[in-house]
Formats: sequence, structure tokens, C-alpha cells
Amino acid sequence: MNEPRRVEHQQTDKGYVPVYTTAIVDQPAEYPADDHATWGTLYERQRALLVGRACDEFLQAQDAMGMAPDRIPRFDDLNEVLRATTGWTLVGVEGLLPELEFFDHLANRRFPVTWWIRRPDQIDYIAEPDLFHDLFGHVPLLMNPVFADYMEAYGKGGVKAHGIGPDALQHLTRLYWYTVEFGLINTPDGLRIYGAGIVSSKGESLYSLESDAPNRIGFDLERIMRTRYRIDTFQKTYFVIDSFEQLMNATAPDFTPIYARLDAQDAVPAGDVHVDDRVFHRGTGEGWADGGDV
Ligand code: HBI
Ligand code: FE
Repeated sequence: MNEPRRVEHQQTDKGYVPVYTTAIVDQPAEYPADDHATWGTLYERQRALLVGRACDEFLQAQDAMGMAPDRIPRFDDLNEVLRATTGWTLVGVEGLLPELEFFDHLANRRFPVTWWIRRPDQIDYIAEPDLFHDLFGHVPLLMNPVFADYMEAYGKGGVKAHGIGPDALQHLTRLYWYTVEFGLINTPDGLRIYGAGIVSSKGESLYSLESDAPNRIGFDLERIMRTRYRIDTFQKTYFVIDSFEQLMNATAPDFTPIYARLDAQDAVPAGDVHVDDRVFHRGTGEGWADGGDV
């Protein structure tokens, strides 16, 4: 089992968390059999759930990259196809990066992927992003040209927001959370998942589409940037985009006046629904995957 190296724990705004060095590291030449087995178990379990639940772009990209359950993919192999398709590459890191480093990578079409995978006893949940979350969850959609443009634009916006201050950063981090991590997309066949935090989670892959508990609200940039979120439970609200173009277009304007407007408004609790929200209801036929209640 490869353990993450050079880990220091520090008191940060996210609590007492491991803060890793920001260095780029090479993917280990070899992984122990246990690690490959963990990858395979998670890969097969998620793919079985995601056909009919994840958006086609995600599933097709994952296949096009040659990802498979038998072994942990090699970053170099993925980079060949990814670089040729959208100009993105993966870089190995120890784990969570300080925001500015993370944004700078995205702004340069580099996605930081944690080089180690969770232990077998963490297979159902791990509090921080590991190789499975990053590689299985985040990387495939970087093959989609429009989403790839959005991720670069997001990184550039993040570098700017970091220069403006912590409030702007908080607003922008919510946008990442409710799109890149926990986003849903509306399709002619119903609602589908594109968020990495959902596709890499067995429970949330089901809950996000089939439970009556959470709200599902149409994409609204400022509504999202005002809405709080929880990092330790399933989401109380999912935001639904109509297309990746909608996401890209929403990030085209300069956010400075938007941040000023948001600073003058209260944050919205994660579970709230407003009268002017475009709400997706079960049973209206608007975008429901079939499946049991969870
Ligand atoms: N670092 N390696 C890594 N991966 C992430 O997904 C990540 C990060 N640092 C910050 C961060 N995500 C979030 O704060 C984003 O919302 C910006
Ligand atoms: Fe993530």
C-alpha cells in the first residue's frame, strides 16, 4: 500500500486537515496488487450504476480514454489522448492543494490528480480526494471541449478571485461545488449526473437522481454562488444545467460586479427553495431516471 508522503496537518478554514506539499510528483511506477484491486472494485461498481444515470459524455469519454477496471491507469497513457483532444494534462500531486495552486493548474489546463488510492477499509468513503475520485470522477469530462474550456475559465476566474479576497473566493468555490463536483444535467432522456463527487460515490449516484429528499433547481449562477453547502453529507440541493455551453456562457462575463452584488446579499441555506427557482419535480416526466427509492 502506497501511503501519501510529506503530509503535515494544519488548522485551516476547513478544520484540522492534512495540508500537502504543492509539489508535482510522478505517478509511482508500480502499485501494490491491493491498490489495483481497490481501483477495479470501485470502477466496476460505479460503471454498473452509472449506465443510465451518468451523462453520455462522461461514459463515452471514460471509454475513449481507455480507462478499465483491470489496473490503475497510467497518467502518461491518459495524457497522450487527453492532450491530443483538449490540450489538458494530468499532473500527480500528494493531495488537496491550497486554492491558488489549484486554480493556477486549472488555468493552465493541468488537472492535479492525487497519486495514491484509498485503503481497502476506506472503499465506501474517504473524506479527501484520492486517485479514484480525481481520475475516475474528474478526468473523463476534460475530454469534452466545452467542459474543458469551462474548467480553464474557472481556473482563471479562481486566480482573479484569490486576488480580490476571501468572500469572492467563497462565492466562486460554491460554483465549483454545485457544478464540477455535484452537478446534474437535463437531457431528453431525463436528468443525468456529470459531477465528479457524485459519479465517484455509490450512494450519491442513486440518491442524487432518485431520492425525494433533495431539491433539484435549474442552473442560476448567482443563486448557486449564494448557496451554502455541506461537505459531510449528501447534498440538500442539486443544480441542473441544460448544457455544458450554458455553464461556459455563464462564466464569460467579468465576475467583479457579481461579487459586489453577492456581498450585499445573505447566503442561502443549502436546503432552501425560492419562489423563483426552476424546480424539477418527480412525476412530471421532466428528467427522471427510473429506479427505486433510496
Ligand atoms: N486540490 N488537489 C486538489 N484537488 C481539488 O479538487 C481541490 C484542491 N484544492 C482546492 C479545491 N479543490 C477546492 O477548494 C475547489 O473548490 C477550488
Ligand atoms: Fe473533486
